[in-house]
Amino acid sequence: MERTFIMIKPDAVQRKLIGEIVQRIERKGLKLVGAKLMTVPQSLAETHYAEHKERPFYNSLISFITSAPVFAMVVEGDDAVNISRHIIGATNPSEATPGSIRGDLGLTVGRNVVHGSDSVESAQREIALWFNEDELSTYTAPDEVWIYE
Ligand code: IDP
Ligand code: MG
Repeated sequence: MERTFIMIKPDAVQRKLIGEIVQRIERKGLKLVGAKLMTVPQSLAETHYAEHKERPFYNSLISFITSAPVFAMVVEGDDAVNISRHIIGATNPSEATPGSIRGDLGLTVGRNVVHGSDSVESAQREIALWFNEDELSTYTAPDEVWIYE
């Protein structure tokens, strides 16, 4: 079973969208195996977004992500990385499909509501970065027999 890292960004936490976003993830059939509300330390933000260090938006991205709490999650399910990216939608909400989280809830790329790992390798790196092993729960939910054949 695949796991991915999803983070509800400070804009969406302040806009009281945690419940709406978690509901969309759960209703898709994905399962939460870890979750926490936290203020992101500068060092964690920099490591998480290290691939963007040379980009013009890097400094504003780091100051945004550390500016107020985020809701960090580990989500599990068949093809979880790919499916999560689809339900999150394109990076720029102006291009994100209606029905996606960014397509429905966001307006601008600098306040695009949510982060999701872009590959299985990124997911493994990000989960290890954001969560200790003892913060993750392995369990079987009763509806899984109706989600998987
Ligand atoms: P992703 O979040 O869809 O994976 P990335 O290209 O990895 O998109 O960019 C990381 C984050 O950096 C985006 O989610 C967005 O918050 C921010 N970002 C990306 N491109 C821009 C931009 O052109 N202007 C401002 N912020 C940007
Ligand atoms: Mg990315």
